[in-house]
Amino acid sequence: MTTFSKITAALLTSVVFAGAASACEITFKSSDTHPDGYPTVEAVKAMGKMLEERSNGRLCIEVFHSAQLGEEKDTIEQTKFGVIDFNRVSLGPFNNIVEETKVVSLPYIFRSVDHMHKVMDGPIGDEMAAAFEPHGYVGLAFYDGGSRSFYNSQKPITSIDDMKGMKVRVMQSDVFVDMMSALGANATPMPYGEVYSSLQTGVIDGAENNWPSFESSGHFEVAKYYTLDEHLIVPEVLVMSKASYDKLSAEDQALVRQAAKDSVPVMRELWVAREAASEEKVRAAGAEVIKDIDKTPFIEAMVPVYEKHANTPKLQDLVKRIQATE
Ligand code: GTR
Repeated sequence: MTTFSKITAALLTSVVFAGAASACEITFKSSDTHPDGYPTVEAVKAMGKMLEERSNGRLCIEVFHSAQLGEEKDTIEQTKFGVIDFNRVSLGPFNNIVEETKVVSLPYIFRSVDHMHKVMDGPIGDEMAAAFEPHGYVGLAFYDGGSRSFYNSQKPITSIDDMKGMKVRVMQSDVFVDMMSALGANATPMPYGEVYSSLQTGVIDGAENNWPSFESSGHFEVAKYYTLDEHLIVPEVLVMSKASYDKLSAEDQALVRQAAKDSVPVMRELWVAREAASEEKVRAAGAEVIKDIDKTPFIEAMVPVYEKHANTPKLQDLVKRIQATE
């Protein structure tokens, strides 16, 4: 190659690259409450990369992490109207909108994370994803949220009796408010972003979450007693605004769906690693972890919660089918 043709080739390459880098015809906005690096944030970024590649650089996703676009309840509303295109949230704040999600938010409905995967990867998961559509959302993928347990700033909780009178923050869903009442505690529903200062100032005594959230939110710094009662295994969801989805061609809709699906194994791998790393960090910081508690009284106390929230033949059937999934 002559020097001239080398330069021409280099110029052409940079033009092609520059073209590819700025060729996003659409840059979708995606919301997440978690900080950069958290498994859900990274999974949606990985999805964005796949989508960009597979659409030859036309379709891009910008992930707004750390609740930059707002707390989950508010961003869910904005997603309905297409102000936000994608949203990764817990199913909890969807309970009052998509009633089917209440069933997979019931305490102890899943026997294990494996059981949850079997259910959400199968026909029930498809049914659940489809249930979002009439409400203005496209259910694209279910992510992991591990299992959630109680933590507090006051004392080690070793039995259900210790829950009595405690002020415990829950996600904004009636299912969780009733769960806390059934345990004898006082539920305080509030957005995730307010929990740290509420623990610190004593507005609440405790909250509940999985290892990665307990760690990344810093809650372990202000609530050191963590009791592994594992009352909730709530799947998380990546939804798209139906308003944004409907603007896409059928081909692009298929690309979006496939990339979301392909982000699930990425998410699961990151999740397992982060759970272990978070547990290590929290323990090293001096948290007192209470394990091996008798869960039976906690499980038995949930009967009225099931009766109240799985209150139609459709929802009761869903409970039965989930319980029967091996
Ligand atoms: C986390 C979950 C978030 C959010 C948060 C909360 O585990 O990933 O989507 O729901 O819990 O407690 O509000």
